[in-house]
Amino acid sequence: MRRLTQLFGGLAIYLSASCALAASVTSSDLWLRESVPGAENGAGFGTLHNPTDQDVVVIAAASSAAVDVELHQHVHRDGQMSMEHIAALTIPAGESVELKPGGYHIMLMQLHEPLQTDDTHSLSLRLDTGERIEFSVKVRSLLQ
Ligand SMILES: [Cu+2]
Repeated sequence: MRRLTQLFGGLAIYLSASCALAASVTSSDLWLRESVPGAENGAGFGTLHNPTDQDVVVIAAASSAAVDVELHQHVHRDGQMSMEHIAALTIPAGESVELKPGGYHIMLMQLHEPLQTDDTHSLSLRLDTGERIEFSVKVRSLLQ
């Protein structure tokens, strides 16, 4: 019986170790929008998927393309469209959240240089658990 307990104990450790290696957020279609001339800031879009069985909370982001990166949301207020900085973006267990023009998006503040079509930049998301997930993101023209 003791041997059986040891066996299951070992298995549990193995399983939790392998889970820790899998990213809590995945995406296959993240992209950055090509800059219009003179634009100081940029934006990123795409679908963030949570393949785990627990909610995931994104609390920060960073990119090689900009000084600072914020999570934003478009809001309609008094007939005006504006953007709002959000402190956290929750992706429910097993579900996806779409970042798109006019909705949630990743805002690149103070671009180092204009975003040019086909350039690739890093984008990392930080979760409230401390986990950091790295993506490689391509710049696309809005006209494509
Ligand atoms: Cu924004």
